[in-house]
Parts: sequence; structure tokens; C-alpha cells
Amino acid sequence: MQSSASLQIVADWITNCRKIAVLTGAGISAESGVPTFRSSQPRISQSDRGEGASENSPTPLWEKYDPSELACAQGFLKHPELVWQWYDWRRRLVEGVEPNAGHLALAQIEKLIAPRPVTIITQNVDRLHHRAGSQNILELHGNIISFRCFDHGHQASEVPYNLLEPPLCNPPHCNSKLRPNVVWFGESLDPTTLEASMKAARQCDLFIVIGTSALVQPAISLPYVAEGNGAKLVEINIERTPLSDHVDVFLSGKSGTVLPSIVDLAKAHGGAL
Ligand code: BV8
Repeated sequence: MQSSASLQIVADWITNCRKIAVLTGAGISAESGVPTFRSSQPRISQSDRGEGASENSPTPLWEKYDPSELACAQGFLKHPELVWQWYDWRRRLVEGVEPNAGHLALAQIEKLIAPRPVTIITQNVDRLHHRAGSQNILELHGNIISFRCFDHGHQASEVPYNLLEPPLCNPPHCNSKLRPNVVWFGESLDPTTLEASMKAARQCDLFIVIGTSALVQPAISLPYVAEGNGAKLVEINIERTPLSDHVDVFLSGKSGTVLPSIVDLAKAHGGAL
């Protein structure tokens, strides 16, 4: 568990800073029951497999693939049914879970230091920061609850669950297969979202990195942009990452435990909530 001294230092930085930017990864949603990318896909229960699956139905095919093989255009073109079913399973899973104490603590910090801004820059596609009440969120890699067509990007709504293959972009549009509104490996990020993230990193004086293995670009260049502009860097993770040697304070522990402790200390610091 983390020394209270380091927690106090970070709590003081939060209550005295001008602008905060936060980069989150799959680790912050792990305590809600959302599998991380690096942790092998857990054995999923019967209910997760949707109606059609029976007790002895085979292990879902996607468990045999490295997520980055499925989270890319080539994967979708090669295995449209498999990739569609993987995202359908993930969509049903994230809509069946709740934000955890880590997500809620970040929403509290936003209220605590208002009107000073807290910008949440997330790699997650699960919308749990939104559901936790955070207001200022940048979804670097999109989200899995909205869809567009593969060929022309026509936005689609009301997409049913449990479909075994990608539905088509409804006429009179173009009949192309629908895909989730996520950024796949090999695809460029939305330029507006990326520029807003870079701006938040350049302008903040405190940058907090939570629950990411710090391997995916360009997301992981953001803390270095902040560091280059004089911001203090804090990392929260259950294990060290390639970024850990660069941060001012490394807080070892689960974000669902460490973040609420920091909020309590910041509140005790007499910050009005
Ligand atoms: C691009 C959406 C232009 C889809 C995702 C430069 C060098 C090398 C490679 C590249 C490069 N530039 C580009 C690349 C290629 C690639 C890349 O970075 N590859 C990596 C793997 C080397 N980047 C791209 O393709 C990007 N596009 O750059 O376009 C271009 C294109 C080609 C070539 C040049 C330029 C697009 C990247 C976005 C891909 N889409 N997601 C979907 O979700 O299905 S990425 C996806 O994986 C996530 O969004 C996230 O970003 C990443 C997973 O990482 P994490 O979130 O960190 O999760 P992970 O499981 O790895 O780690 C969890 C961590 O939490 C661990 O550290 C664990 O210890 C910790 N933890 C666990 N529990 C807790 C905890 N911590 C605290 N509390 C807990 N309870």
C-alpha cells in the first residue's frame, strides 16, 4: 500500500494546482469487471455469452486472439463476424457494470477544484467516466456504444445486441458493414480530439496517469508533452510501467483505493466540495 506521505503530496498538488490533465487506461475499469487488454481475457460466465450460448458451447473464438489482431481493420475484413461478436460481447459487458470508486473519485476531484479544469483523456472505450459524472472527457480511442459504416463513416444508431454479424448501413446510405466507433490499431486518431488532448497536456501543471501499461502511441506521448511543459507527473498503477522512471510520484496500488484516499486528503485540506 502507498505511503501516506506520497498521497498527501499529491493531494496538496491537486488542491493547489492551476489545471489538471489525467490519462486513463484499462486499469481504471478493471475493478468494475472490465477485462484489461494485457490481462488475458478472463473465463466468461454463461450469462456473458448471451442467449444462444449453451453450457458446453465452445470457448468464444476471440479468446484465442491477441486483442490487437481483432482491434484493426484487417481483422474486421478477415473475420467480420468474429470481430463484431467480440465488440458485442464487450458492449454488453460494459453496459452491465458500474463505474467504480476510481472513476467516481476523478469526478469528485473535478468538483473539488472547479472552476479550475480537470481534463480526462481516456484510452478506454467503455464510457464509464461519463457514467461516473465526469464532465470534461476526451475519448482518444472512441467508444464501443456507437457505430458507423466501414466504407463511408455514416453514423448509425439503435444497433441491436447479440447480432452474429455486422449489420449493414441502412439504405438509402451505402449498404456497407457497420463497425464500432473506435480507433483501431493502424488508424489515426480523431485530429480534434488529439489536438485537444495535446493542448490539455501542454497547459496543465499536474498530469496524472492511471492504469495504463504505457505502450500505445500516440496516447503515451501525452505525459511527456506535459513533462516538457513543466508539469508535475504522477502515476497510479498496481505495477511499474515504462513511464514510471519519469514520474515525480509513483503511487503503487489499485486506482479504486488510491484515488478515494487522495480525495479524502484533499477534502481534509479544507477544499470545499
Ligand atoms: C496510429 C480502441 C497513425 C479499440 C485501442 C510508434 C511506435 C510503435 C508503434 C506505433 C507508433 N505509432 C503508432 C504505432 C502503432 C500503434 C501502437 O502504439 N502500437 C503499440 C502496441 C506499440 N498505434 C496505433 O496504431 C494508433 N494509431 O498511431 O495511427 C499511425 C498508424 C500506423 C503507424 C504509424 C502511425 C492507434 C492506437 C489505438 C488503438 N486502439 N483501443 C478497442 O478498444 O478495441 S488501443 C487499446 O489498447 C486501449 O485503448 C489502450 O490504448 C491499449 C491498452 O492499453 P491499456 O489501456 O494501458 O491497458 P493494458 O491492459 O495494456 O494495461 C492495463 C494497465 O493497468 C497495466 O499497467 C496494469 O498493471 C494496470 N492495472 C490493472 N488493474 C489496475 C491497474 N492499475 C491501477 N488499478 C488497477 N485496479
